[in-house]
Amino acid sequence: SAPRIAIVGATGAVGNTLIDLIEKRGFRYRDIHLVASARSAGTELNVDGESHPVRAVDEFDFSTVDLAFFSAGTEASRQWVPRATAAGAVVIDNTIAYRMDPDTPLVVPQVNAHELDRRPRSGVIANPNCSTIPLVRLLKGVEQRWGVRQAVVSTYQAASGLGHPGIDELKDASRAALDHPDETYPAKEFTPSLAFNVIPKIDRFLDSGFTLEEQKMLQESRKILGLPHLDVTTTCVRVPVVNGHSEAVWIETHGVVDRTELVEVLAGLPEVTVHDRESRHAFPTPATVDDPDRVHVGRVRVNPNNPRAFWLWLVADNLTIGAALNAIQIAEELVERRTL
Ligand code: A2P
Ligand code: 11C
Repeated sequence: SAPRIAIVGATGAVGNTLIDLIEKRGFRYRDIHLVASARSAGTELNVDGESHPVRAVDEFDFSTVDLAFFSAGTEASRQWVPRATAAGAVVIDNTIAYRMDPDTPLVVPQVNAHELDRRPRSGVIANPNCSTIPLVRLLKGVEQRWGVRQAVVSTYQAASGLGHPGIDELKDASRAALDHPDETYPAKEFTPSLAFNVIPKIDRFLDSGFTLEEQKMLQESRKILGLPHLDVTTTCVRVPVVNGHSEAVWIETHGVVDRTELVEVLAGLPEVTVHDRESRHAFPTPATVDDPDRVHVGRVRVNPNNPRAFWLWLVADNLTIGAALNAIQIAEELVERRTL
């Protein structure tokens, strides 16, 4: 029968998107519990036309649910996921806390759904980072047909990667930059200010000189694709876009790539749209793509000097494809497999 579910982080940007997707996809549940920090306790949120109270996580009894979605930040996951699994719930965790744990599958259903055939030893299924998910969905198709030698990626990541506070700060800082151009904006989420700027740093710097976001894209891609030596190197950049991550991707392959076949292979992947046929000038942008449930690809160009390499551009809604939709699709696979 349908699971009893909890959404931890229900008031956040990913939590709100999860609720929208539960309604839109008709995800069936027996009971739903909305959970956040004590700050939100007592507020109400609507799901499927019914009002539900938001509960504080420290007062929530996880033994009352079969499945808990966690999207409340890494610290909250480290603190509360062990309680949820000890109480018997399966957790789908959207933070870095469990992704590289060998007892925890890291799943993108379009790539490695077979990882869900068994209940995970840790009781947790990890949802990857929002810039990793669309990349591996495309790399899988290229790997199967031509073999990937290397991928070089530059990301253009939206403010909503930092949730509601990121969105609010970009809007506020943009207004301040127009209204008070001589004053320094007191940036908190993005430093320096993201207004009319681009910032080549997402998450913290590591000793290697790469950022944690860049390391996540490498390590997570290897684990999801089951290719421990895959060569993926990235520069992750924050751009003043409210929502929707983009990536410029250069892939070197083992086999010779024909552009027509490449477009066919990419367009044949599940829930991928290639913007190629409408006109030479068609390309996806975060502001213009219509369907947030699909990975949008454009600018597919085989290197004229070396047909074992090509460029593409992708746009994927980071709150949907990159977080909430992936989590719901994991849950749908668990229900279908009866592994809850
Ligand atoms: P709250 O709204 O009560 O602060 P976003 O990514 O948009 O900032 O959302 C973060 C989500 O995680 C919110 O639902 C937020 O709840 C929740 N959250 C943040 N920290 C904690 C915590 N320590 N315990 C439980 N929920 C938390
Ligand atoms: C960003 N990718 O755009 C980050 C947000 O590891 O789940 C997601 C962080 C993560 O800021």
